[in-house]
Amino acid sequence: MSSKRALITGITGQDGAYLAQLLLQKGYSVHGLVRRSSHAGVFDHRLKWLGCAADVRLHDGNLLDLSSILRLVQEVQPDEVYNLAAQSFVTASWQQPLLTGQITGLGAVNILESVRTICPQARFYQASSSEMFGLIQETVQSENTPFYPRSPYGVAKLYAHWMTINYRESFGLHASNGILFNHESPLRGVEFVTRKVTDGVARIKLGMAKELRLGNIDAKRDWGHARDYVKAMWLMLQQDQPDDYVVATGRTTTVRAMCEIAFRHVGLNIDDHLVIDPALFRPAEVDVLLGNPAKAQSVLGWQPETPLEAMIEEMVTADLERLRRAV
Ligand code: NAP
Ligand code: G4F
Repeated sequence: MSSKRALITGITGQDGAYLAQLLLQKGYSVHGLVRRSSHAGVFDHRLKWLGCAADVRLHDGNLLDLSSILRLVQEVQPDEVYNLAAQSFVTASWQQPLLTGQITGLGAVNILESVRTICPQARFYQASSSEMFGLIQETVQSENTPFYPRSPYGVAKLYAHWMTINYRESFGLHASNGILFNHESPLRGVEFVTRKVTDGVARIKLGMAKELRLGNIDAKRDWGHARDYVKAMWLMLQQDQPDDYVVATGRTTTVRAMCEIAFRHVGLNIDDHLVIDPALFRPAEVDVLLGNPAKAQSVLGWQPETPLEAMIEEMVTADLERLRRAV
């Protein structure tokens, strides 16, 4: 078992919770950054769901506040730092482009600066995104595909991505970017399309709703499971050399086909309930994403383990249970 210390920003989010669970299983002492909110008592619901809330140490601070990040890194003296905190919802990035730039872009530099200043030997992971490929320049996207972001979120992520490379090249930090394609789970925020669908389908099945309103159902995504993808994050920081890796399944599916899996799982017909709402279309769309995970497979020995069908069924089942418990 390891006696390493890990620091996770974004520990209250989907990936942060799964990563905390994985690192605890590996014997790490796990520390997480939590921003203050008035929602005391619910901020750690994902960690509780995975049964690891009591085993992590949470620290108050904010990625926007360099002083709090400096103090946190000084106190924890981490061996590994995972920067997962972000304003991560693409739609919101058009409504709050400056805040998205500050958290998702500049926020990464606050933690890079803290690591460089206080513990330059620590290994650093940046949560880069397939959203950076945007208007795709190659049918299948790899580490060598040029970027063309299509949202303020994608642009902010690209800044953080290049700053991570810059700190690696300028200061010799062990800093790696994981260019992760969409990954989901029962812990996904309900604003993202998979969870919106599985929660919506569960509500319809239980008689709590009649319709499901969606935007562009022709968009295609390469969807994997968050539980599988956090393993790739950890593997990147175990390599002798830092590097950048695409993490994906190599299969792309339309939003509509993903939706059909959810409806079929509960014996409902999609066409009886799906409503297309033009208000949910985006100012600029990423029409299709399809990743090539060959490098992650050959160098890291990483494999996606959960097929889309199994993941969507797991999410629908979890939403049915959650909703039944709530009534
Ligand atoms: P998520 O569920 O939205 O979690 C985001 C986390 O960031 C939350 O813990 C949130 O805290 C925290 N955060 C936001 N602003 C902060 C601030 N100013 N200071 C401190 N913490 C802050 O996202 P996720 O799906 O787990 O994704 C994790 C990371 O991977 C994100 O950077 C995301 O952009 C990136 N990514 C995700 C995917 C995907 O498909 N899931 C794909 C590629 C890249 P609160 O709980 O307080 O809101
Ligand atoms: O689930 P989404 O909101 O995810 P999106 O925009 O691909 O971003 C996610 O994946 C990125 C990696 O590529 C991450 F970096 C990012 O943080 C986030 O986790 O939307 C997926 C697709 C889009 O094409 C969207 O237009 O679904 C389409 N869609 C159709 N109707 C909808 C809806 N998306 C949402 N959220 N809600 C709808 O009603």
